Amino acid sequence: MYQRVRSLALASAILSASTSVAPTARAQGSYTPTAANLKARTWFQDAKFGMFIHWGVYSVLGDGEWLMETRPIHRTDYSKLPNFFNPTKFDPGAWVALAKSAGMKYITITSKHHDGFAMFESKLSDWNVVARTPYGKDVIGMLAAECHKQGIKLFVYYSQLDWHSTDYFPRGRTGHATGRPETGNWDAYLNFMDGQLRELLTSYGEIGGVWFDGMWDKPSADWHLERTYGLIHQLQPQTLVGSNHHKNPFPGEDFQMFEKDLPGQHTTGFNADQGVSALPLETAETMNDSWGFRITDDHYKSTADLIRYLVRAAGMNANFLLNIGPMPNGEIQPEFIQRLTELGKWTKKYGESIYGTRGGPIAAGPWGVTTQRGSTVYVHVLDWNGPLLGLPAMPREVRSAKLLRDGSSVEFSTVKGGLVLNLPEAQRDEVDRVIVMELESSK
Ligand code: H79
Repeated sequence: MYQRVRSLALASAILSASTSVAPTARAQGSYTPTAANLKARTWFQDAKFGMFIHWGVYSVLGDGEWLMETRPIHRTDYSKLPNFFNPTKFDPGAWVALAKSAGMKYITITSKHHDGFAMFESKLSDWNVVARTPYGKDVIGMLAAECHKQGIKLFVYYSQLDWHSTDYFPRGRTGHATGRPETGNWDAYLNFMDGQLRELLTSYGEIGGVWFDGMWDKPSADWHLERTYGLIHQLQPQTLVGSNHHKNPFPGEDFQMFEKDLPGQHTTGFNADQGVSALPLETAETMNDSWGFRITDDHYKSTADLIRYLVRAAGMNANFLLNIGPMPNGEIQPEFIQRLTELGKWTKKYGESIYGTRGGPIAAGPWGVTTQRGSTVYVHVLDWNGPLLGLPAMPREVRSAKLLRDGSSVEFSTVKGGLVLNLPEAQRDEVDRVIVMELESSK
């Protein structure tokens, strides 16, 4: 049934390729997600762990994905960069297998970053990987084919901000030093963007989601969000729309994301304006300090820190989208591979306390978090030295408590208004002591 809905949607998308999307756009004002979309949201919340990939022609210079702006580099000079993008070692099958072995359930890749360069074959502009690079192959298409083959969902990152397009005008907070004329047609830019999204949603099979970024560049512009989101949902109803605009979600969005912050945290400064909505949540973080490949960045987080981030995100009801920035030759640096492999060992052993769970009944604390599935509550002890851990009361009576790592019983006692656990000692290198509690069933 689900498949049928999807393929019908795809068929109607192809048929209506040249028609207006206005009727759907109007419906978005009071957005009601379809059954297929709601099902996809549940899948997303169960999935918990995804791989973020930042890869583009900027990777060639090994200085992150923002260098067109930060150096700055003129549009004409930046146009030389695709000539050096020839990732002969790009092995999409190996990338997908690596994500799967880490326990990741989806991949979100930059189809177009702020430099406007499409990593897919676009008929709307030759500023794309097939037309401009010696490599000449459709990177998104290759990865999509492998994702479908290996059974993992593909999300596409798409930057609404564009430092290349002359029609991205009037300009916003960034992109003033690219040497573009001080004229441009904003509506033409939006049509171009919708056209590229139509390409992405009609050429590569099922797309799990669209991860927008860059709207913060022109927060008060008319982005025609209803039209764009409506187009996506019309083409593929199950595709989840999310946007990194750092504000509360707008109608038509299906998940809410937080960049470099757990939900509700405000450590970066740019998440100050957003609260935590009832939508599925996702938090994105880098493995070192960079999104795109940066040759001087050796500031890698430890595997233990990454496990803690995954666990804390799950405890706060959010997915963890962990970034890699592959090298220009197509390889993934060994430091990333090592950490992903170690994460895989952990998710294999402890995954039942993460996948398919929701944030638990006890608020997160410095000691750790809880997750839950049905009448099972997982207590994740991340940072606690003593044997006795006092927690607020569970919502229902606790029937049993066992250590996930070996199934041994954990002593506990119910006290007035709370619960005290007698924790077994952590094993060497054990990042998360997980106690599995069975509660009285709610029925
Ligand atoms: O793709 C990665 C980054 O390139 C992109 N998002 C991640 C996933 C990103 N772009 N900007 N940022 C991250 C940081 C945002 C900084 C901001 Fe501002 C602070 C945006 C608005 C306020 C400083 C002032 C930068 C633009 C205006």
